[in-house]
Amino acid sequence: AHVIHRHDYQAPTYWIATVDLTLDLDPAKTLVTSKLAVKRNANQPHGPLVLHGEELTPLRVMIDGEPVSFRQDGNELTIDAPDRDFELVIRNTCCPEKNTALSGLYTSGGGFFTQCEAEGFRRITYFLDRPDVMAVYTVTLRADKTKYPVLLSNGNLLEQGDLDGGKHFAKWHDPFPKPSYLFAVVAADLVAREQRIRTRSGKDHLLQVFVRRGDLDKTEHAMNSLIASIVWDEARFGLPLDLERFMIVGVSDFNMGAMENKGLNIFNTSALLASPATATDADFQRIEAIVAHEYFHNWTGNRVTCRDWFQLSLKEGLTVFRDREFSMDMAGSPSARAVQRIQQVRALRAVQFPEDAGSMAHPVRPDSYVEINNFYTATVYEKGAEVVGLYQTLLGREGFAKGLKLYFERHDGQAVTCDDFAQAMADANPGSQLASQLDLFKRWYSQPGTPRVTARGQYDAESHRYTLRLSQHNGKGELPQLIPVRMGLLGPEGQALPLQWEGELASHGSETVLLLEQTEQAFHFVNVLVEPTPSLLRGFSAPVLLDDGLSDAQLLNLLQHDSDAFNRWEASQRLALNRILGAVRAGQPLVLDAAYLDAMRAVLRHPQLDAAFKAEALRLPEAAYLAEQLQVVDPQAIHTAVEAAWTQIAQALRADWEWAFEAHQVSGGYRPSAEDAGRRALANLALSLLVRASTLSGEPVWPGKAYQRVKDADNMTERFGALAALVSAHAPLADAALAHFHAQFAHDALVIDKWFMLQARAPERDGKVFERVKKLLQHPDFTLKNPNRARSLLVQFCNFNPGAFHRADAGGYVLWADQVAHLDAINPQAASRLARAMDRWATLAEPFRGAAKVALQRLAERSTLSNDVREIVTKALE
Ligand code: BAL
Ligand code: ZN
Repeated sequence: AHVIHRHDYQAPTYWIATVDLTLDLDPAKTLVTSKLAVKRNANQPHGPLVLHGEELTPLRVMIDGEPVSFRQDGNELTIDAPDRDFELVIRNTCCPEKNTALSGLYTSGGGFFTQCEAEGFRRITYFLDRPDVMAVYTVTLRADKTKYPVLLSNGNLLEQGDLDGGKHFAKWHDPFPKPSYLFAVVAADLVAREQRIRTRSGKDHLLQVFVRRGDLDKTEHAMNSLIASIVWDEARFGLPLDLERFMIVGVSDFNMGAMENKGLNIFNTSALLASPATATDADFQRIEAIVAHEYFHNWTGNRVTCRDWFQLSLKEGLTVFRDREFSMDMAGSPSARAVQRIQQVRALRAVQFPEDAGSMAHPVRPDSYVEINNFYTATVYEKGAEVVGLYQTLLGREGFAKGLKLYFERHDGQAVTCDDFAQAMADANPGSQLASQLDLFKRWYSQPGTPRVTARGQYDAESHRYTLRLSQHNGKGELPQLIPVRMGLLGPEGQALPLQWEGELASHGSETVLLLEQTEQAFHFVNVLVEPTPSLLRGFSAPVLLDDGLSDAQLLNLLQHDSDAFNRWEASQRLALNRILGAVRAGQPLVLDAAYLDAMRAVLRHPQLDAAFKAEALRLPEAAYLAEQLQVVDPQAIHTAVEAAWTQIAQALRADWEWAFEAHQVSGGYRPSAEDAGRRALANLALSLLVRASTLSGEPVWPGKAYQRVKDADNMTERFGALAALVSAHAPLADAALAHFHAQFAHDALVIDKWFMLQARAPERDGKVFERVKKLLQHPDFTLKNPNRARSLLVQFCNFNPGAFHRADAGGYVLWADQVAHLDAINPQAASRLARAMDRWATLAEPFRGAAKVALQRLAERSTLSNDVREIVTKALE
């Protein structure tokens, strides 16, 4: 396979200033005419013009009006171009209806849609399909008027009208130079929710959300989220909407969540459509975050883009950071902000930490790739966002905002690198730690792996000195990184202790940020009158694995008293994690002790804590995060211990769960507010544990209540929570509830996705979940052609249900290998996500490890694998 290296970057021999594109849209054969103003790049030696093109048929190539010859070799078209500027006209065809890979121009639900990031534009026409080639686009679309009444592209509508033969046309112009990956076209039978707004700067804008007929009632939340995003970006960072018209379009067949095409965002319907009857609180929140994310890309990604794809985190890490800040500001209260942070960290630990320790480990800015689509990863996105967060921790909010301002002053309209971003942050903050240690800081971009930080405190009661020793261990051959550790000290009654450095006369409040920059450092505090409990890494101030060696008593102190809500939650997780891992390591059944159960009861009954926080604190750590703590992983041992923990928490706190369920009912109409969502989350957790305990003891009341709720609930959060309670408890009523739910929502694909997902994610019991998944593969509603559907069954099962997937008989692995191969023939990007289920096979205990290797080898032996899947499988076997 051809490996592409970051250090090989070279500017192109030619630039493209303008693109004048005409598409005669036809599902079987779309005719593309592309007129390009090509400019010689005088900084590079003269050579042929080599254009990218995939799955295209070339018809004609002309330079300055004269036909010229060309050579097609694989996915490249070579033209012997002159050593000057010229006009290039290319005519070619492509076949949208055969494009099941959903990259480039394809059909879905009878309409045309595009996805060009990262390298889809070359599947529409021959081009210099690389992000540093930025051009101004004018696009004319021609299509049947009845079938495709709506014709959209980026920018502003210049003209539209009727043509002969029942056709019509629309001509669009985008004044902003952009890379080809931000190009988009939609031609379909759609309707729009519209809203006109006037922004702070006094400009008027038209906002539109286009969806299929019948879905308009599910677009209000997305529109509100868009308006909130526009207001927020202007208020927080001074970044206004720069377009007269901003469009969002929903499509059911889509590989990603959504795509930030300039002025024409295209969304997976799963990331766009929401109504209380069909979407859960989590869906509402995810939609708000994704609408914001794509909108924020308009500056961080579109106005300033990436020089090459190794810089992907330049726009993705930064934009995830921005959407997280937005979500936290929208959540409101400090507690709701903390819950947001908790959910981010839970996801980071469950997905990014394993990625960073597995076969696909790579730095935030990778050094090489075979297939760029494989690098839209949790590391580039989520760890990238953590790294951007480190700038804000080091510089403060104001310093960060100054850095961002300088970044736009320097680079607006350019395609740049992560180094350019770091330099702007440092230059805007001279005298900062960042500016003086920029090279050290930038190791966050170049080194893979999760740093392991060890902390040990030593208290001297006589001298009232407290010494905290921090050390960091990174991967083999990796250097120390700059790790900000936000911290405080608590007294034995939980009081916050003043922090005074050795050699200083007074304390500096009760919280500080320690900068760990060497392999080992000691920090000395004086005037510490009582033995302290350290509260370290508050707010998860850096993406590291922390071993602080705290005792149960210290964790309980933090759980009850820490002023940092994140670390209160972290203490709850550590108490659970220590117990589960203790049982797994000892090979003993898990027995939860009274101290732990009493602490959980105290959290549940706490008079001041918010319901959303309680739901997070009472939830057990994810199996994937538990596995990361072990050298050798037996997924069945983890599964057994986690299931035992849930059952004991359900049984021992039964009366408390009954109270919690009744006390957290939400009255009045459905609102997706953080407060109401928190109450529903806790009530759903309570119901799930009540159904679990009742099912084990054969009591019918709570399963009956849950079944009734599946039938009667007036919103999807409660309905789905009740269904999940029955399914995950393997309650006798689960099948009837699933059938009822399916019948009720048979017409709604996004809800049926949830129905598949729930069954794929159910905790395994005696192989029943595996058997069910095999049966669901044959279900008439199942198809590999729709990425959402394939994901909701296969990725949920293989990648996110380790207790069911890893079987001593290797059945899960056989299913995985077969389905990866089937899916790969249809949609390589989707297949390669599924292929990642085996990233961590090498740490598995036997017999899982051997069986996993056999499955990987069998898949690797296939001659027809895509580049996408081949790269994943090859790296797994390296
Ligand atoms: N740029 C791909 C989709 C997203 O990250 O917004
Ligand atoms: Zn993005």
